[in-house]
Amino acid sequence: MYVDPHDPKARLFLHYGDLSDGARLVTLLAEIKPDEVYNLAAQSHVRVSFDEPEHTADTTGVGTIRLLEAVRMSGIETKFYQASSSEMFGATPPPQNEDTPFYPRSPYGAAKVYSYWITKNYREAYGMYAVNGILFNHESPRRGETFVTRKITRAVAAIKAGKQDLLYMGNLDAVRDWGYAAEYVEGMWRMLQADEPDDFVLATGGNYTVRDFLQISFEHAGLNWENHVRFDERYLRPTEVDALVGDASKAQDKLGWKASVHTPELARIMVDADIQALKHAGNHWIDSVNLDSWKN
Ligand code: G4F
Repeated sequence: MYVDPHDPKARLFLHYGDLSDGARLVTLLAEIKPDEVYNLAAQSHVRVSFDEPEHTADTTGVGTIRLLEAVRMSGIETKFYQASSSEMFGATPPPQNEDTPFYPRSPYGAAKVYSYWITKNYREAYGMYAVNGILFNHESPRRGETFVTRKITRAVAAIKAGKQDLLYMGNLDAVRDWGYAAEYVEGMWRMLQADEPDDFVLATGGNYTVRDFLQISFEHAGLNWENHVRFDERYLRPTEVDALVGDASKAQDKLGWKASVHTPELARIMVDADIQALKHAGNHWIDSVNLDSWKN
């Protein structure tokens, strides 16, 4: 819960800063002197990265070296976490682990590959405690509304409440390994508590299509997805990542981390949360048909 910074109990302090502004990052780090830095910042929507490739390269790719340089220039002792992504594997077939070759299929995936290697390079070149967490899709009720899981669970809530009838979708055949974000954040923290810096995959190992996620989510609300879902080609990507299914055995062996929430349970958690959220939002709810105009 947010506490006013004047309150002696306040423990969370927010600062302005931007990954496109390297000088500011140096000043901030020198001032805050954090023990741990988690680089979760990016233009993170894969479909949008085809519309804004240069901006994506700047924030998702070059932004990482600005932050790594800021750590180095400010001279602080800190551990560094880089949010690498299963999107780096792209066209390489599953199961994917830390030894799987990268074959990115989007400007986003390519920018993440750059960030992965530059993080590894700073570890080797400067002895920095810098790690890559290669996370497969991780979701929760806080997920952005234009990513596929939340787009579906919001629509289920709106359709159930009679506020919406149709949901327009792209490729239903894509396979993803969707886990629960709260568990993945603990995995990220564990990576920074290890004796040695290393790179780790976090995944559930599950194998579900977008169609499966639709079916589980609609069924949970007592609805038949086929009555409500329509195809719209604008949600297709110029190049698609067909299948991502992770093998997180290294994280289990070395960090004692294992996902316990699998995709079907995750879908039900998210549907329940969106049904509750809609009840609270009432007339302020923006349905997913309106969000559709955002093209993602
Ligand atoms: O939810 P998505 O947009 O996630 P995507 O592309 O897998 O990327 C997410 O996970 C990555 C980790 O692997 C992160 F690095 C990245 O930042 C992001 O968080 O799409 C999932 C799948 C895709 O195959 C997409 O083509 O769903 C398919 N899909 C089908 N219809 C759709 C839609 N995706 C979206 N966003 N909207 C649709 O209407």
